[in-house]
Amino acid sequence: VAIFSSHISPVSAVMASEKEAALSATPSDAPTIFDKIISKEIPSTVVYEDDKVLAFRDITPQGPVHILLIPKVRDGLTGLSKAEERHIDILGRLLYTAKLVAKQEGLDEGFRIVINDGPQGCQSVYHIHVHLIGGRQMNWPPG
Ligand code: TR5
Repeated sequence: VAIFSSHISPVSAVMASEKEAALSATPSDAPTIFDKIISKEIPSTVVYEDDKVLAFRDITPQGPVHILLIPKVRDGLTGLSKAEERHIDILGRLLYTAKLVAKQEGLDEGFRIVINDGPQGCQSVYHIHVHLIGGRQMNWPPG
């Protein structure tokens, strides 16, 4: 059963610069901050949850709406470049759920989906995640 919530949780301090974090992050299989968000050990503002996917507001929003969608079980999927055939279902679910959440957030004029991968992709957290960003005009090319 899907749970939708607009509950806003207090969030404690995070790194000053996520960009710096991304540039210094080393691709790794180690546990990440998202494990603690999944277990609710660290609070987040959850906007959608089911048995496979968790969606919560990004702590450093890049637009009026900025949500991260993650698989509850990482199963080796630290990033998209690590995808195997067994991940096809969860990858589809992440994108389909992004569409549901975009609708829930009222992003009827469009939105941006981003998956950063590896150091050159500016990935900072090695638990695959889909960024859903919207509520403002996007530009192209991205930085
Ligand atoms: O750079 P990539 O693509 O890896 O994206 C990681 C995203 O995680 C960034 O947009 C961060 O702003 C976001 N992030 C990092 C933390 C965090 C978070 N979003 C919600 N809550 C967070 N907490 C509590 N702690 C973080 N370190």
